[in-house]
Amino acid sequence: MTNLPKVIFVLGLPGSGKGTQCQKIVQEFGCVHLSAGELLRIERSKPGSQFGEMIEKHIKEGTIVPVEVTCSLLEQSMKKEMEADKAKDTFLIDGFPRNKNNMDGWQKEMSHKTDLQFVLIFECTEKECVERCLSRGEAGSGRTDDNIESLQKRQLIRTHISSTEPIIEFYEAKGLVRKVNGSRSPDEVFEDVRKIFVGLKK
Ligand code: UP5
Ligand code: MG
Repeated sequence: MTNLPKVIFVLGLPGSGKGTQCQKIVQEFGCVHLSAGELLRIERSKPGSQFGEMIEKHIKEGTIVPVEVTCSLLEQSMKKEMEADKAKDTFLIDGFPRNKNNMDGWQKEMSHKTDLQFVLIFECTEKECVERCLSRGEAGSGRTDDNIESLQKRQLIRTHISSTEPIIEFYEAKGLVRKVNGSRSPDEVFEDVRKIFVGLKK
């Protein structure tokens, strides 16, 4: 037994449904959803943020923000949530870690302060993911990366696969990876997600 905050990493290609499924998990299981991308977008838009320009450049180019920035945003958010409500001790960390730098930074700074439950991965084809992100842009998401140029950059399956592969291998060796087929309707996907979370101890 440990009193450390519980963490679940939620990974998958852009548009694979991480955010959508996290909302459903929050509704049914009461976890706290922390989207690394969303935290970075908020930090970018803060007046006077020393990281604003750097973050925007990475988001537009589909490259990955250095782990020190992302990790500290995640840690601050976790602290804030737990200070406001001690019962909020299970965090869905959506879209992080995305590369080895992210994972090594987390291992160094956060692994001993948290209790990783498992890594949830949504598997979805590149074609479907691009279509979903473009529709989200057309529907007015306001995201500067919901366009074909950014998508082509951040979507490159080879880049994504090669950068997330070591992460998946690392956690797979620990028996912590849970894969879900994300190429179905949100409710169908959630049926499988639910089965995984039902086993999560309170
Ligand atoms: N949709 C969802 N599920 C569907 C389904 N089953 N069937 C049909 N439609 C479905 O979904 C995308 C769209 O598809 C929505 O319109 C939804 O309604 C529909 P969503 O749930 O938003 O997908 P998600 O996987 O969350 O996609 P997102 O684009 O948010 O993923 P990314 O991983 O690209 O975005 P993120 O915000 O995590 O990161 C953005 C950028 O920030 C990165 O490219 C990077 O530059 C930077 N970043 C870092 O540098 N470090 C980090 O740690 C994190 C981000
Ligand atoms: Mg998202």
